[in-house]
Amino acid sequence: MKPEILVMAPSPSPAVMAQFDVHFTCHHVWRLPADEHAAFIATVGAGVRALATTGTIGMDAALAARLPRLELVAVNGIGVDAVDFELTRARGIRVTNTPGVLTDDVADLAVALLLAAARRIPALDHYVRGGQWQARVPLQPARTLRGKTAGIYGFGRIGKAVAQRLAGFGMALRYFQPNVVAATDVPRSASLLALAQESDYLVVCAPGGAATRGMIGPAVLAALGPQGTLINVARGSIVDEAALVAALAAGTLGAAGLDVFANEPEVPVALAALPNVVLTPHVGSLTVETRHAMGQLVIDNLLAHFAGAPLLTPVQ
Ligand code: 8YV
Repeated sequence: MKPEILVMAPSPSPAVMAQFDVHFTCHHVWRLPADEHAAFIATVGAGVRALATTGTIGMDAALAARLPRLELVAVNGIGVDAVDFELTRARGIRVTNTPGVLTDDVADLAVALLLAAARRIPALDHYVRGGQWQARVPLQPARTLRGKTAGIYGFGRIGKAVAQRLAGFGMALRYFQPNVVAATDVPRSASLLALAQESDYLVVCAPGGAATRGMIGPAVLAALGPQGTLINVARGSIVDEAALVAALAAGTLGAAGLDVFANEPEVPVALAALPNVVLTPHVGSLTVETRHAMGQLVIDNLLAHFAGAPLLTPVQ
C-alpha cells in the first residue's frame, strides 16, 4: 500500500505532481476552496503519514492535531519558521526543507528589487506608459549604485549570493548576523543597528521566526535614513510593517523593495499607495527551474523517508 500524504499546495512542475501521485496516496488539500480545508483534513487526517507543505503554510498545532500518525513534514522552501518545532520534537516528527536549489533565484530577485528601487523602474514605466514623457514632465536623476554600501542582514547561502552579485555593481559590502561567518572578506558590523547606519541599502536575507521577529523597527529604519533603501526577500515578520509604512510615507526612509509581507497575501493599502516602493508577491523562488528542483527535493525526501534511508536535507 502506498503511504498517505497530505499535499497543501501544488508545484508548477507537472513532473513533480506526477511523481506525487505515482508514489503516494495523495490528499490534495489545495484543490478545494480554502473554507473547506479544515473539514477535508479532518476526514482524511487519520491515515496521513507525511505532510508536503510550503515555507509560508508550514505546520501549526491545529493542523498537527488532525494528523495523529504524522512522521515527516516536508517543506517546499528553505524557511521553516511556520513549522511548530516544539511539537515536532515532542512527537518525534522529522522535518525537511529545500536548501541550496533556490539560492540563486532568490538572490537574483533581491538584486532585481534593489535595482528597481534604486533606478525607480516602476515609476519610470508608469511615466512612459502614462504619457508623461511626451508631456515633458521633468524627471529627477536617480542615484548610482557604484560606491554605495549594501548591508546584508543574514549572511547564509542567500545573503552571500546577494553579496557576490552586488560586488559586481561596484558596491561596498557589509553584513550582520549574530554569529560570525568564517572565510569571508565581507566585514561584519557590530549590530543590526550599526549595519543600518553604515549602509545605503539594507538587504534582509535572515530566517524568519522568534529570533528575528520585528528586528527591523523604527530605530533601524531611522538609521538607514532618508537616502536609505530596505530590500526584503526573507520574511515579512522580520520588519515592523507599520513602522516601515510610516517611515516611507514621512520620507525618513528613502525607498523599499519588498517580496514578503507581514500578513500575506494582504499588503497594507498605505504601502501599496506609496510611489517609493517596489512590490512583488513572494516570488523569490518562483521560476520553472527552481520550483521543479524544490519539488523534486520534496519528493526525494519523502521517498527516502519511506524507504528507511537517510533524509537528503533534514532540518530535524
Ligand atoms: C516559497 C519561501 O514561497 O523558501 C522559502 O522559504 O518562502 C519560498 O521559496 C514557498 O515556500 C514555496 O512553496
